[in-house]
Amino acid sequence: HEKYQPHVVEEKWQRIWREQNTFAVRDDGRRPRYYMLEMLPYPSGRIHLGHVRNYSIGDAVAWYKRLQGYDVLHPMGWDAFGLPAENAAIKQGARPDEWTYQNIAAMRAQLQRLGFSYDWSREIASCQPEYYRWNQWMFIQLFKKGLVYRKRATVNWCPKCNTSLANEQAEGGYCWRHPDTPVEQRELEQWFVRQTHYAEELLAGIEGPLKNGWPGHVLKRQHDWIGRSEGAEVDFALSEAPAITVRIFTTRLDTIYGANAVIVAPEHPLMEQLLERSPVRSQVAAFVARITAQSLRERTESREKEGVETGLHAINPFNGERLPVWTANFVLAQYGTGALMSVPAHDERDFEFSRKYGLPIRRVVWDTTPSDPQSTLKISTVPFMDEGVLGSDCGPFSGLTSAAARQAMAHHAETHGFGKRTVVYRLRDWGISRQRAWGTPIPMIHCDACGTISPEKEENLPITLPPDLDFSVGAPLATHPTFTKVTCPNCGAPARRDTDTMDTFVDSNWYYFRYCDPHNDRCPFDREIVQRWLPVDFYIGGDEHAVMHLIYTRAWTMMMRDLGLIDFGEPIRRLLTQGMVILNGAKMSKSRGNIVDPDDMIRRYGADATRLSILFAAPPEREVDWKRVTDEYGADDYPAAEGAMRYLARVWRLVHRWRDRCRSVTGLPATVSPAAEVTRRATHRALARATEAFEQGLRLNVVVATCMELTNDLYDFDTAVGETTETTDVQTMREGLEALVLMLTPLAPHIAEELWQELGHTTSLAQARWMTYDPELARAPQLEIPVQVNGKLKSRILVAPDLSDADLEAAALADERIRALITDKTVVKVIVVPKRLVNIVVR
Ligand code: ANZ
Ligand code: ZN
Ligand code: ZN
Repeated sequence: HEKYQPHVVEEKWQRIWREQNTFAVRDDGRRPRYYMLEMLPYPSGRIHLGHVRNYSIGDAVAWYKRLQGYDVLHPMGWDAFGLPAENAAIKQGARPDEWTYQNIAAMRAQLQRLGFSYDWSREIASCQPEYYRWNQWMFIQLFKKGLVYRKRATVNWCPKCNTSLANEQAEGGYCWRHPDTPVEQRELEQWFVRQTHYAEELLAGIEGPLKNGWPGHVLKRQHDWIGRSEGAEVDFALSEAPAITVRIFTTRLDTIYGANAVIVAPEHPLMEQLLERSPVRSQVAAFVARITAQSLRERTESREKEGVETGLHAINPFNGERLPVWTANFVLAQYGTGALMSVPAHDERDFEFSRKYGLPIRRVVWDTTPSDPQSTLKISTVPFMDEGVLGSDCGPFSGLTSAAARQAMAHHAETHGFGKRTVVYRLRDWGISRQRAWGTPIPMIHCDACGTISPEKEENLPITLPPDLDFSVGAPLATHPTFTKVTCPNCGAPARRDTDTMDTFVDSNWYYFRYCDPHNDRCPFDREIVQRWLPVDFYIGGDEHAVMHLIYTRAWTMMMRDLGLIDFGEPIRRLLTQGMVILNGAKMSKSRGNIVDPDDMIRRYGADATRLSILFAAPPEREVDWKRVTDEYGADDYPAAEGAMRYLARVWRLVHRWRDRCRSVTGLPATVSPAAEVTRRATHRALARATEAFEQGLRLNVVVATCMELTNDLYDFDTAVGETTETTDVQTMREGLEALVLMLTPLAPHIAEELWQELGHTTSLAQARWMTYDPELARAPQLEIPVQVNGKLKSRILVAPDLSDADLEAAALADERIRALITDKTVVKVIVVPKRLVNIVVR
């Protein structure tokens, strides 16, 4: 076994780890705890390079923390509900559960073949009734608390998914699963999670606890997605029917004296009443019909603002002005109150709109610096959007600054009962009903007899999916012969079970809570256990979940706290979003046929080399183009992994050359030769660099590079000392090799375990400790320079390699031995061979 055979080594250690339960947590409180979590995969059937990357990074951290003495919880599971299983059922007549469990088995085998250090006894799959039972239980608790509710609403509908989608899943107007498919709008009765209740707390977390642990770009996206705006609502009464008021939302109440119109969204709830009274009813109705038929995509993308006048008027309650009421495409029904006041002098969209339709433009806010030419200008080409001072036509508020005016005006509106201060959010409640059959059944019962919609009795949970669903029909749950037929828990009459399922993002909200206590059949998880392990110390996954999963799970955690299940609100301390693995500039995908199969790499070069090559390619956050990685190594196939394998074989050979000698010594060398000194410094410098790379920014590519450098340094030493059995030399080599193996552990754990054993250790590296470096030895790299006097070697000095010739000369002259030799002589000349030698000529 002198030759490195990755498969032999890897199989051996995977077996030992399995047999010895090496990665089970102890949870005995004798070590600090660390929860290392990676986003669980969807069981599509095969793992791809993106998974390998994600899990290699996570495994590196898990191993590093183990070496630091932590009790590490490192679990894995399956996000097992969702559309592809159902599509397979429709297309191939497969059963979605069988399809899913087969995929899980295949992918589990792949992950195990990669040797990730998971505690497999905690594995969960979200499609198991033992898991989704608790989705149902929580749904009921949240319903009872008013945090889950039902309403009729316009929702996003993906024609390909054939189901409604949450706003987060239709960002920018496209389906998250079908980036080429614009979503449609439909009116449906749906279940909603009241996540807007937590808007403030979600924002507070972004400014507070998450600030240092989460990537800035994720926090920014969440911040913008939540989109808090402070402003006011004001009622404008219809002059044609004063009992009807249109409530507008504005962030610039200070501009209200400049309003020239009230504009309502085409879908505004008042539209019907407006149409009834409109003198141009058919035109308005036609416009409304045309706009509402557009997809959200067309609506948000159409730069052209369009509107029609309703022929009705609304009274500005501040100055009694009678303003025309319009409806227009750029006013969104779901934002604010669904209506706005148009102030063209101070708002860009209103300006554009008013110019287009010839509405009057009146400036009411003026610049505070009188010398600014803007301050006297009429608004003709651009609106004035800054804050300023109110002009003389603003009644009692004239002369106030914008900020003061907003306060005074809001107070005025509040005391007169026609308005109030409000805060609005872009964040909407989360619609979780899905018209699909491979998901958690919603545990609610609709009863026509007593007119209630009530939760299923808790003792009847889980409501399981029938095994005999017919996927050839459109709605397998609704058409199943028995699934829907239940008795009303309220009145006992025959009633109907809800036939929607929950959005699969419900499953991923709390799976990592369940990992802490995966077999609990009395409650979702034991509170004490979860409190011990959470918040998660480190979470790694894809960027694409920045505003979906990562907002939902934060809000859900806050809800679980409010249900009394836990006592914290933020579930994740530190987050890393790893960069994508692409190929030649394009995303890898089945349809492009450009998938690099990790199995192939593993088969040829082994798991360690596969993992190492991916980690070496770039820092974790950065995108990796596999084509570029390949080209840079100059061969045609998977040269990065091949290079990694050759490197590991090099380490293997060196350890085997020294194995017997290393086993015969212990301890550290006391005094050493210059060559050994250089080697010890290299070892400690490498340890320092690797430690820093782990601790600061997780630069795993730097760790790999550091291992490679140290390997070269140890080979140099090997060349210098040959077959020596000199104790201090062997001690030096042993120290270097042990450091190298420890540094390799998080990156290539199988070979590390094997070599650790070769070096004489009898327990797994999971019991070992990271080597701490000696800061003295690790200090700036040193070159050893011989110093001659009149051509004869008299001393050696250690200097930084980037030292200038002048400094090198000075260092040589300052050396104690040299000083003693030359004090009573005259230095004629100093010859410096850069980085090599100093020769002092004296007389
Ligand atoms: C008058 C005004 C004057 C406005 C001014 C702005 C500047 P943010 O900041 O994004 O929250 N608005 C209100 N409801 C709307 C809706 N349903 N659809 C589209 N636009 C709407 O935007 C708030 C501003 O957007 C509000 O303040 C309103 O225009 C407009 F100099 O009112 B403003
Ligand atoms: Zn879709
Ligand atoms: Zn009933």
